[in-house]
Amino acid sequence: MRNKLFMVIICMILLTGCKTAETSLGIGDKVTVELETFTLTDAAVVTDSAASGGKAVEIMYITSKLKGEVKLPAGTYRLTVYENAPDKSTDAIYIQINNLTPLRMSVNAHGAYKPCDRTVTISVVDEEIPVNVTITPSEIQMRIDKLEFEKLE
Ligand SMILES: [Ca+2]
Repeated sequence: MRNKLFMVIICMILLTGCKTAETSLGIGDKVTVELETFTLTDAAVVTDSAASGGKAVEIMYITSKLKGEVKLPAGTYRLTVYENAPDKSTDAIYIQINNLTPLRMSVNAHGAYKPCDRTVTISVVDEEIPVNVTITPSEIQMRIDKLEFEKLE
């Protein structure tokens, strides 16, 4: 009985070790971060079955802000933001990485969750140093859904 318990503990340690190994990413692998998990100012999480994770962040105020930290294994990533905007006068947002100049982007198709028309290339040197991501609106009335980090190298 004691031996069995000992074996279970050993197996649990081995499984935990495997899990850590699985988190290393290959080229083309994608990491999704749901924006409803970010710290929100003047913005609300809405339930939306069309959104990734069943939720999105609705932007109704020009003072809205979504802020979060993302930890990634070392490498270069292409960051894509997904949003759903009613039309071309309600779709523009700014995304800021760390203290860099915010980049304005929008979507080419409306009425569904779509990737924004511009992406950001991010280099992660140390996986212990989080990437700071801040999203603010340039226009309002869109729902912002998720971030997608695709490993390029
Ligand atoms: Ca989402």
